[in-house]
Amino acid sequence: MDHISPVLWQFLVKWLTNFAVIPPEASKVAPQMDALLLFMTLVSLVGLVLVIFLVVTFSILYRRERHPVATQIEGSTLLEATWTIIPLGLFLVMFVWGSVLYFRIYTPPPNAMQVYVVGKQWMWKAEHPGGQHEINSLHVPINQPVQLTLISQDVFHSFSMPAFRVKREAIPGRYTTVWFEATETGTFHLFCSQYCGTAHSAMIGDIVVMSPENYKKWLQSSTSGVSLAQDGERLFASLSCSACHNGTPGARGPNLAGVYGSTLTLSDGQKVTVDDAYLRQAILNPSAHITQGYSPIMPTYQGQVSEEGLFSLVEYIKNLDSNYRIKQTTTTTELAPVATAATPAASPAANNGKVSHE
Ligand code: HEC
Ligand SMILES: [Cu+2]
Repeated sequence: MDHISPVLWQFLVKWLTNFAVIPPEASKVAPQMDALLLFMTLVSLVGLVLVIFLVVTFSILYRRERHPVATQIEGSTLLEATWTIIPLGLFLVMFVWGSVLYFRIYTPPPNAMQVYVVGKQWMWKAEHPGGQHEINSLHVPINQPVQLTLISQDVFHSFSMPAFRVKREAIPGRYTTVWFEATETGTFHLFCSQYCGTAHSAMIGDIVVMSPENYKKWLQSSTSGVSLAQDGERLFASLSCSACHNGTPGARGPNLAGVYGSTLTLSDGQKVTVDDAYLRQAILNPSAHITQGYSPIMPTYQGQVSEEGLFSLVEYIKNLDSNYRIKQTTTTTELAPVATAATPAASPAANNGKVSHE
């Protein structure tokens, strides 16, 4: 922490974690969060001491025996300005400091590794692009930004990682994101921190931070053999999306290759940037936003695809090449080589969609 003496800071943190006042600081943002929390605690303590001191001193100095007759004091501009401006300044410091941290926590860096998370009563399901699925646990490498895209299948949940000082609500019907970078290997708590029904307190798990080598081994040993994009490709064929979206000149639907991250013009002239959330909405509720130049013929897939399936479709469209093959990306390179090597022909759909890998 560069705000106060590093030695003093380390001593303080050690003491606080030793006595379980705070969880270990295991992410990049954790010391920054703790510094803000410490600042707010100190300001509150100083305020508390000051107020108590004044109350006690004044009760002694101006008690009835010494001051039987009350004196009226007509305000002091200097005094009032002081006790207004100092707290205002302190609160503004907290506000600006807090906002800076807030935007840091909820703005993932572009090189972040992607993990999808579905919350449901009462478990967490994590899906890695390479096709690793886990329940109530999340394996991540150390020193690597990890972005979570969360959704709930039923009620509100909150994915909370106290050791990383990060949490995010999982909301039904809407994607939310959060990111972190673990700085310590080990196993840390994962909680649901939003009351979500009877077994809410059992909706817990482990976050396992591993060295890059161990993480690679874990990826290889836990893959389901089908990457998310391949699973999406299979769904894309079985739901007959490919009947309209196939990139051919006469296709009834727009070409989806390269649509991710692009700006679409809708029939009402509005411009939208295509992200995960937009893709999900486009599949479940196509009539809500019609792409310019196309007629509203796409049927809704509400109730036909699970949240996991939607993640697969999103991952498929994200990785789509112009000839409707799954494009290689840095994330899939890192996560999927074994998945693709192990299953050269996972499904008929995966056959015509070649997945290149090094
Ligand atoms: C009957 C033909 C048809 C089918 C089947 C179909 N779509 Fe579409 N789709 C369209 C048309 C036409 C549009 C453009 C108009 C609109 O926005 O609704 C569209 C738009 C989209 C968009 C918005 C992006 C863009 O470029 O406009 C996405 C994403 C999409 N479809 C995905 C899918 C997926 C995934 C499936 C299968 C689950 C699917 N579609 C099935 C015809 C179809
Ligand atoms: Cu929950």
